[in-house]
Amino acid sequence: MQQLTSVQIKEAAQYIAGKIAIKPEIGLIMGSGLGVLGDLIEEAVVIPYSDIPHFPVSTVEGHAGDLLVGKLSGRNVVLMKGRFHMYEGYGPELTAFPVRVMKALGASSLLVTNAAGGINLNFASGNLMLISDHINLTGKNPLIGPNDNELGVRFPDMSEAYSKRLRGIASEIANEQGFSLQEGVYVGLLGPTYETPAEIRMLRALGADAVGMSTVAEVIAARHSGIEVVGISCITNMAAGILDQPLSHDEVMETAERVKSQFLGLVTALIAKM
Ligand code: R1P
Repeated sequence: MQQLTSVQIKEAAQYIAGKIAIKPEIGLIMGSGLGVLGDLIEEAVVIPYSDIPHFPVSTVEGHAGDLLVGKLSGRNVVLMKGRFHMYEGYGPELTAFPVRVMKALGASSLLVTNAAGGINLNFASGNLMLISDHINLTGKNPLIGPNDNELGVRFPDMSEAYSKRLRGIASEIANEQGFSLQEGVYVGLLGPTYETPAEIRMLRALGADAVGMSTVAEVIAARHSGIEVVGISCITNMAAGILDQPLSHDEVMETAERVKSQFLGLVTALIAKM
């Protein structure tokens, strides 16, 4: 596999830096139907992915395909309104490329969000879940290939992939705001098929609480880069075999829309304290 080089990262970052007047400190990656956070950014500079050197483009509904830079909750942020998934045909190093670019722009922490299926039987559609850890079952890793020591070490530690400090802050905010934030393990699969009921039973036995087709490659690249990570899953549906109904991306989008105000309340408060 061809690693994207630090030259390509710098070219993308330089292009973006030339369009903005601030230095982003926090990166935000928005999951399916969750890009609405971008509407709250003040003095937003909107850069279509198609304009950024070496950037892929978004092909999935609910992923707009714009990079937004501006102020949110008093912080300088860079927000991905739409992310890249490996099932779109992009390699793991390309799905994680924007994280590298965020780091090159100055980001030292990352809030990653996603729409996920609930595996834990105590969850319900519409719950928000703080990601405590992940299981990478994609069979892929963005760090395959020669290691660039400028970016990070060959064998990154993943024992606290999702920052304890930031998780504590997120839990406190949910308490203050009076809702129960679920917490659990996100398992990342390749997709694009939703899982079978047998696969969901297996994933539950493995210790997963929620399942999706993103996030793990981004978080691996972030940790490799020394970025502090916090993750929130929106449980947009219960996973296959739990309820007697088929799964659809329409339902994912509808639920994301339904929980919008609780999601925005949590993440805007969290960003202020990151
Ligand atoms: C399936 O409905 C899509 O929603 C989730 C899955 O990963 C998949 O892409 O999207 P995000 O993980 O990008 O939120």
